[in-house]
Amino acid sequence: MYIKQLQQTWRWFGPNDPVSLQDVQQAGAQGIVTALHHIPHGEVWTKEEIDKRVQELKAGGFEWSVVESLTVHEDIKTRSGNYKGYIEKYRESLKNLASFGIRVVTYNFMPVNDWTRTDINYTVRDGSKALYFNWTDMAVFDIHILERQHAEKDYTGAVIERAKAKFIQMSDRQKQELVDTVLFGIPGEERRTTEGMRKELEKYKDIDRAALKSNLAYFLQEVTPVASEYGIRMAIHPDDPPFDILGLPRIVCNRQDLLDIISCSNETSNGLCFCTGSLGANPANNLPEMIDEVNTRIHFAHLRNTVRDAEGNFYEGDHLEGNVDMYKVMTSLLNVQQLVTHEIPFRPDHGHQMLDDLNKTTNPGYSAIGRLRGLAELRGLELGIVRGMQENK
Ligand code: DNO
Repeated sequence: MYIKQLQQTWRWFGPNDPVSLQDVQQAGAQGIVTALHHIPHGEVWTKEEIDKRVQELKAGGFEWSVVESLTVHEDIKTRSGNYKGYIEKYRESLKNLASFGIRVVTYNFMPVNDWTRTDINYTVRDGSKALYFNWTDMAVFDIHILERQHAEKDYTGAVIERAKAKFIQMSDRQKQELVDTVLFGIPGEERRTTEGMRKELEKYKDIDRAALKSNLAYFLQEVTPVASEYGIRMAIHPDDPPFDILGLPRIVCNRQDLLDIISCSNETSNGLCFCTGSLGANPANNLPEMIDEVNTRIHFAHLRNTVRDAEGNFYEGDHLEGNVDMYKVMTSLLNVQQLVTHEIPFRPDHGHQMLDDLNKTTNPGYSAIGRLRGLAELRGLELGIVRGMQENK
């Protein structure tokens, strides 16, 4: 029996990415995940701009498999200001992307900040560097640097004490490093400032979980029919980390959240980016079971591991090592792939900075060699499972 494989992809940040498309070829990827990072959030991706990227990829021997991300403007998330105009622009961008045959579009609905870490140079046992999230450092930033009102109520007594002691001992440089890390965002996109963040947080003061969920539902009802019409599969990325931070509600964190999102709109274009790194940081999430449940609504997968400790801090493990059972995840994903006619892409999400890359300037999480290792391991795992499935049938 013929078993279909997933599409093996790689995230590329565009012509300024220190990793070239030739490097990506050598890593063995089959398709590219990219975005027009230079276009301000919310503005239309015109056919001209999309075409330029398509041509760049073509010259490097690739197709544009997945958009990550077509960012949702804050006005849409808060359903205020010009949200209707931004939804119209979003639809326009989807149509333009579809005219180039691009079929998968990733986005997220994280308020204010995208993914958040407190250390991007965390040295692990083998000397490579990983991304790390630590609650004490988060509290240092939140309580003592951002000085958010009533921030203390979001942390345990022990964390508050440790944060206080740590902050007193930190040099100005260390404080700045922490700010830069927490506010890092996406390479090539606008950097936030502490002041800017205070202003953005203010906009959410009356938006709780239920309100944010309803804003997401509204967005999906407005956009997914157009996505379906144009053959685009939308894939919402989970919140990373999958917990409320900075007093903001985060609504893409667990099984129930995913089921709620799916039920917002029955269009099959209303789908998920199943990120095992984000979802895996929450010990309550049983990832293989979640995949079985949300099933064919998975339109894209990010495969990565996390190593958690008892306090909920975590660093990113090697792709096959950590709390995520990658064998079971891959098996479940392959089962889903057998049910649909389109290809489901995955990419090795993040990777440690290692070997020669330790001496280079790399995009945090997106150096070449760590991801090359991740992709190699994941491809091997996939092939092994596929052959097993074929031979047992
Ligand atoms: C981090 C990424 C996220 C992701 C966006 C999707 O490395 O996984 O930034 O691209 O959240 O919208």
